[in-house]
Amino acid sequence: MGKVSFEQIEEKVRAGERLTGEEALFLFETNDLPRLGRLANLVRERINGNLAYFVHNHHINPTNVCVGGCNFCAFATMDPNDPRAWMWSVEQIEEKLSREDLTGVTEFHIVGGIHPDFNLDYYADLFRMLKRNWPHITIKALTAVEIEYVALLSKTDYATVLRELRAAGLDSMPGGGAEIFHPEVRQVICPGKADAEQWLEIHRTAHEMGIRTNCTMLYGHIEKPHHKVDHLLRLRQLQDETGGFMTFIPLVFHPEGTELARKYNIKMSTGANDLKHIAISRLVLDNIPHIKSYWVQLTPGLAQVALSFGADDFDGTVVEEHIYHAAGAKTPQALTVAELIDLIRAAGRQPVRRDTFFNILEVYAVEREAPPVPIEVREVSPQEARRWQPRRVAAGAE
Ligand code: V47
Repeated sequence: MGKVSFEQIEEKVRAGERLTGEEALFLFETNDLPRLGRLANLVRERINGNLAYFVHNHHINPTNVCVGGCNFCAFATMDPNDPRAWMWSVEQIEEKLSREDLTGVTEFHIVGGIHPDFNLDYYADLFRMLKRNWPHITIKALTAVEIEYVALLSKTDYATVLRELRAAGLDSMPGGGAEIFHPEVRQVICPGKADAEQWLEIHRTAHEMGIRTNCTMLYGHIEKPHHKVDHLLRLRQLQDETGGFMTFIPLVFHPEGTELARKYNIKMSTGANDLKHIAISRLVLDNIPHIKSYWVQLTPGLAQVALSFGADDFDGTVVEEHIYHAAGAKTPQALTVAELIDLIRAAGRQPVRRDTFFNILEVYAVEREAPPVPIEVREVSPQEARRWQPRRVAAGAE
């Protein structure tokens, strides 16, 4: 550790060189957020310029019944008779969507609990129904954890499951279920579901078949920096092999109503910590083109700031988010396209509506730059600073 310095990391990043695990660990241990942010922004702009992407999407959570038993989750219930439980049939989903306005939607984002009855036939029927009604909408569905369970139910391998689901309409896969790969953490927070090797193998298989996917990391609970470095390096290594990941999403743990938070007395992460995770992701994952600031979990305000700390994707309209809202998220359940454009513009970035695969569908004008407001600045003592407010000075005044 003694050898690593910020100067050396900056030099490497400017030269386009890859950071080591030791350097990544150094970044997790620094609190120099402005310096970290500047460096991550350099890489962000090198890869994605001034563009900030969003997608017009619609979430579908077919069930919250789950055999997984992850203790970080407030969304799922293991008991199908729980009054909170829901499990929609394909017909119910069709009926529900038919009542909604899907004008302009280009992506269905479909994830849910690991329901013991939701097998390959159920998902294949669901995807066929969606393609029959809305053939132009891309299906981004099922985390690796759900695929693993479907393969188990069908007593078949991952490639067969993915092949059948693709034939039924599956186009892409979201990045959930990765949590923290390291067994020291995974054994505590989600011992009952697919392990790191299975998660990575499913994404590898998908990529080899030409199905592009996303990846995530759940932070802000019991994990230590070295667990996160291990996680990021494993994703980076798979991406070197396949190139199939489109986006990485650092997911902050929402503690409300979770057994994990109760047991370990975990408080919600802070904005500075969230920006740090966005920035480090951008710097370490040099081969993943996009970093998502998921406004649902970060809040739209912090997600805007994240667009200058390494992130370049805002996710989308979402509509009916359940996973984070079950765990206390106070954010809205949906944003309109107009609101997304305004948020991105106000953050100084150029809004771009994309499809699931980051093909550009529409580029919006950047906000005309607001005239600078002169602010009177002078040296103040710390005592004075507590009372001091910047005073606006009329343009042209002395
Ligand atoms: O894997 C569950 C997380 C994930 C909590 O691919 C929690 O574009 C915080 O992966 N606090 C699912 N997180 C969501 C997900 C996702 C979201 C948006 C976009 C994409 C994409 C993927 O949600 C789970 C888990 O890591 N989660 N409970 C909680 N209490």
